[in-house]
Amino acid sequence: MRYTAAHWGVYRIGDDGGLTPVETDAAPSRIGRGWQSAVNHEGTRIAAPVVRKGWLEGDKGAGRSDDSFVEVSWDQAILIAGRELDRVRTEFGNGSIFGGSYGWASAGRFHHAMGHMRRFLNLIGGSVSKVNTYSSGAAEVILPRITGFTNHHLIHEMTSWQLVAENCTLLVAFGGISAHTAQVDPGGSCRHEISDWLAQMATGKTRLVSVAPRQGDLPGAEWISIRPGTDTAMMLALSHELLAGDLQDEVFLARYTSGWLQYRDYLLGETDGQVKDADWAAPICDIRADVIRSLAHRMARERTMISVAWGLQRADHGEQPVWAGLALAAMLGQMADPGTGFAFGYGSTAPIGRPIRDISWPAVSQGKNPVADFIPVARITDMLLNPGETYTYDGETRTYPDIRLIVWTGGNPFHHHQDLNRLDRAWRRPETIIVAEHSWTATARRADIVLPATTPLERDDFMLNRADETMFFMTQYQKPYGQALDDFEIFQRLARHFDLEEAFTLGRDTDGWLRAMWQDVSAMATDNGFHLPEFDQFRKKGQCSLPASIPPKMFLGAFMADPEANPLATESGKITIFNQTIADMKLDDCPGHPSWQKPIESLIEAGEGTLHLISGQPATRLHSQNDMGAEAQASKIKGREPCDMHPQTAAAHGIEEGDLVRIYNERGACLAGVRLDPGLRSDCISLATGAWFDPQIVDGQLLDVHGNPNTLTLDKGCSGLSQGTAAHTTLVRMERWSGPVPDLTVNRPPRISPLIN
Ligand SMILES: Nc1nc2c(c(=O)[nH]1)N[C@H]1C(S)=C(S)[C@@H](COP(=O)(O)OP(=O)(O)OC[C@H]3O[C@@H](n4cnc5c(=O)[nH]c(N)nc54)[C@H](O)[C@@H]3O)O[C@H]1N2
Ligand SMILES: Nc1nc2c(c(=O)[nH]1)N[C@H]1C(S)=C(S)[C@@H](COP(=O)(O)OP(=O)(O)OC[C@H]3O[C@@H](n4cnc5c(=O)[nH]c(N)nc54)[C@H](O)[C@@H]3O)O[C@H]1N2
Ligand SMILES: [Mo]
Repeated sequence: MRYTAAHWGVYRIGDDGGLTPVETDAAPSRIGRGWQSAVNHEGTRIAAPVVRKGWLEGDKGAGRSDDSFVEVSWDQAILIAGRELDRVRTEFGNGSIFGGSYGWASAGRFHHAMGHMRRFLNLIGGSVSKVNTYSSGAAEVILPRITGFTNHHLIHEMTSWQLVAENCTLLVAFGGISAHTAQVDPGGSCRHEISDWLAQMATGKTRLVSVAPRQGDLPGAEWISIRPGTDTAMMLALSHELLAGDLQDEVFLARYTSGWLQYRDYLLGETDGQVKDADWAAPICDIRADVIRSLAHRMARERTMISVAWGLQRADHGEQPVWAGLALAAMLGQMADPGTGFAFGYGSTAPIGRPIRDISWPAVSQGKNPVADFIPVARITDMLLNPGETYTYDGETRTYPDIRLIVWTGGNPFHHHQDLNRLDRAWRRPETIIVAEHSWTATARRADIVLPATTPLERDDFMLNRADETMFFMTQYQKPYGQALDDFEIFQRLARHFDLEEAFTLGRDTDGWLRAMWQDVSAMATDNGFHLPEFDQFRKKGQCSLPASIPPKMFLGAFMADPEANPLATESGKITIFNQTIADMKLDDCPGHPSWQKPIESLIEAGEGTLHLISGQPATRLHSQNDMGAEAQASKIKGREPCDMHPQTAAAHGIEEGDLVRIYNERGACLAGVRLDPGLRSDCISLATGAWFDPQIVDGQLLDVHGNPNTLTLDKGCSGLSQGTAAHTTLVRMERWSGPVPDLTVNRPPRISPLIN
């Protein structure tokens, strides 16, 4: 049998060349339906290495937006890229090279695009890197301080669904629990389970309440419609109502938390003169006070789980809903009981709530980066625009480096970053940009040296998931497109240019690496008491089974079982409801306990005609990947990305389903198609991320003619603590578009002159 895998699932390769989701997957993702058509899209696959014409003629970046390219041979491309890397590291030092290269790339254990890139850059003296993610950037900084969490915990140590379904009677989900985001599991998986669990809970004893701007964020739940960006106020009010009714669990708070009394004073208004009761929160959240009060009482009566979706913290002061949600759960005192307490990220990706085997399967080592400098990932534009300027991050004052050269592989900043028109200006500052990509993304179009990469359908690899009962060998499905090479080979050739090939490859080709990695996997399996087949047998069969039973996990399990014996890695050894270390940072936008801070843009005080833009994840694709494939294309309206809105909102703007609108604010403007959703708040519109950025001058104005929400989003750190993305804090206006509807340019390649010698 032959199989392949993607972040959205595992597929059996049929003898007829078809891809069918594996039998174990009862709810396969729709994203895969567009895969082959995306990978083989003639207009957008990169067929050969190219160099930007203007750059060859001496332009150091000003023309880096819509230039034409010149085809070169692989040898020429490697020579040009290698010489340029060498020039920049010699003239300015490795601290002037940015190798942060954020992005999801493809599934597969060996062909990890960034891994190979960083292994190469580290061998030639290193590069400035990045920390944290766009996904959960605020939580990744605050949770270690308040719970001792690591990134491993964030994904793999949330209370298992099984315990919730068995024990919880009230699941209150801030930001919903969406099966559409749970389509995705980094690295791939042969099971999508969440709909099953939700259905089981809905028919069992668990009542579901969703606090979200959109009913569809948790279908079938009781829906409390909240104004975006105000969950913290709601959580404070719920906490206050518990306190007012003397319903908080003082025994739990004393044993498992520190700093409760400072927080209590804040809730009571003793520190700032403002009681955080339901009457205070009601006009902020646009929720009736009695609804908040009755929910608080219900939470205290029931066996309650509080779930916070990742989306809430991708916002101004994004740390606060995570901290306030945790504090609320601590007051309820049910965290040491199975299936109740607090969870972060249910539904945000597939692995959250699935128990895993405690084995870290091997990956190719990236080596050690000799350059210590990094940026918080979402501060890329600030870094490029403001070299030498200082900023704060997790208690440090840091300085932005002066970046002369960028290498990027497996990510698409011209999809993922906020305020793309601002990034477009900043992106012209470095002298050279090298991008390895398989498709003509907006980022590849804005590179000087473009190196064509393969997709997973074009190579052999492994899919090793820690929660699944099966491992898969990924078999090459089709020959590489054009002259595309695997990232491994691209960086191998660059290493050869620096006489470092042996250090890079350890003398192994792809087959050698797969065999060596399988040996390591097998040795780890043996250490854990089970046996895996020989490599050739595994490859032939395409899969192998692992022991099925994995015990369920509990959030902070060891600590909850015995807090004295297993203290947390926090300043007090407990959950910190007040955190002295954070307080000592003296940040205006992140004080020492959960607190309400009005977002910099919000509907609370917005003028007439202003709408809140929700820019969540797309149902039909993975970020910008597969946007040119059949599944995403079928959802477009007149070729533009669909934007959801309430029928009343459409009517108030004189528009109908299927019309085009121009969405705009002071940062930019884009076109989108109108789709009606009666389950969305009427003061919000929702435009998913990932439509390929296609800015054009139309009627004298700059307009993204395709519908990428990041033309509109705010590029600001959540706070001086985490500097995470604040994409969800964005206000816009909207009007019916009756102007010209330009053709897209992103569905065809840029101008490329034939091969030069
Ligand atoms: N407004 C707004 N913006 C957001 C978000 C939001 O909620 N709102 N969410 C953010 C989040 S959470 C994330 S994670 C980011 C995602 O941002 P990204 O991870 O950058 O998005 P992808 O489209 O997955 O980009 C992966 C790129 O890698 C390329 N690629 C795939 N496989 C390979 C390979 O094997 N080799 C090479 N060389 N290239 C490959 C693909 O063609 C694609 O261009 O977006 C963020 N942006
Ligand atoms: N199909 C698909 N699935 C994906 C991805 C993809 O590209 N495609 N990307 C994956 C990645 S990288 C990530 S990080 C995760 C992200 O997973 P999430 O962060 O959970 O997903 P989002 O769609 O960004 O936001 C979830 C919901 O939060 C709600 N929301 C927004 N603002 C607020 C608010 O202020 N308050 C409340 N209460 N709710 C709010 C929105 O209605 C939105 O539907 O998704 C993963 N899953
Ligand atoms: Mo993400």
